[in-house]
Amino acid sequence: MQRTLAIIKPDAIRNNYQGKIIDHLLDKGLRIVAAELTWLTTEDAREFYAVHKERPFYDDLVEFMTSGPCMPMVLEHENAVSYFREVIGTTNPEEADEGTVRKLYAESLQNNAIHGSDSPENAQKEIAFFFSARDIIS
Ligand code: IDP
Ligand code: MG
Repeated sequence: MQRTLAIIKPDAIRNNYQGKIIDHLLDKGLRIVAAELTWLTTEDAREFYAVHKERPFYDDLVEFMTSGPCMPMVLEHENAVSYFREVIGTTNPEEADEGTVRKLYAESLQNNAIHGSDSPENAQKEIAFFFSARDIIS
């Protein structure tokens, strides 16, 4: 079993989609092994998305991610990282497959409802960003 980091983003919380999204993830067979409700500081958001700091959308992304509460979660599944990326759909919800989380619940390219780690290495780093070993059930 592999683990990946998900974040239900502030747009989805504002739209009260968190319950529907969690249901969707459980229906897809993902196991939630850690979860929290938090409100990122600017410093946190800048660090979490540091890989994008040279991109033109970085400042807006940080502002969006700090615009309200979000829900980081650790999800477990076979090949969780790539499987979860399939479940959430492409970054741009307009291009996402029918039935994916972003197709169903995203507002826009930026406000795209959910985050998913893009590699097993980044999943480990991102999980450690939010959770310690004692927060994650076995
Ligand atoms: P991902 O979330 O699908 O892995 P990334 O390229 O890692 O996509 O981008 C991180 C986040 O930055 C996206 O989920 C989205 O919220 C935002 N983003 C990505 N590209 C753009 C863009 O071109 N304009 C505005 N926001 C963007
Ligand atoms: Mg990414």
